[in-house]
Amino acid sequence: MSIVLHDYWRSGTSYRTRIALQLKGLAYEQRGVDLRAGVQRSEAFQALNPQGLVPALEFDGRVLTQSPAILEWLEERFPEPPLLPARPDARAQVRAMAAIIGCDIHPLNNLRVLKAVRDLGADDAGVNAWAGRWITAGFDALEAFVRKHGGAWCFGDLPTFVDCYLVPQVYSARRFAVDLGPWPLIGAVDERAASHPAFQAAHPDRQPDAD
Ligand SMILES: N[C@@H](CCC(=O)N[C@@H](CS)C(=O)NCC(=O)O)C(=O)O
Repeated sequence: MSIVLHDYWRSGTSYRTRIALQLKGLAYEQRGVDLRAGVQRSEAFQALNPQGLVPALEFDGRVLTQSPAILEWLEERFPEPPLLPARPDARAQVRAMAAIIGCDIHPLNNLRVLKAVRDLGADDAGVNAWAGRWITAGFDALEAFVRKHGGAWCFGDLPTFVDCYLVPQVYSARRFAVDLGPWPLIGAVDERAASHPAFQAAHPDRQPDAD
């Protein structure tokens, strides 16, 4: 099966998808969609994803969109190595931790929403304060869950979906000048990821379309 990932180097949802692909050891072709140039709104890209958002993943003439759905598909189609634990309640816990980022932080801080915040009159400092507010609320809760369930990674001693979501969100927090000091466990996972080959290969700076 050949996989094509339509993504953007600095997009958090693209980054989390790349991490999952890399952790699964899957080869894929990367095709950059320049969000700054508005390519996501082009007819060609909207034929792939009518929502005009990255990532989109193509395989065997099919297209998958929405990074949570793509990660679930990867887990079902390529079960090894697993990115979800075996027990149903543990799987629910991992999905819940990932959803703190996927549902409750990222959607409030994506490009479209930040443009709307600017349209309402916010300057750079105002945008950073807006983004930091939701990152703080989410990371406070996630830190508590990592304290309860974490080991070497956010949940136990192997990377899971939560780590795929977390590392891009930490990258984004740095861009918004958020001080990560209050969340030492999150910081430790991010540090571990920095020396893991799959996370390194997925890093925005390593992508062909990076600045
Ligand atoms: N829930 C979607 C969100 C996708 C999303 O927001 N993608 C952003 C980049 S991180 C995007 O394509 N933004 C383009 C735009 O806002 O025009 C997912 O997880 O895939």
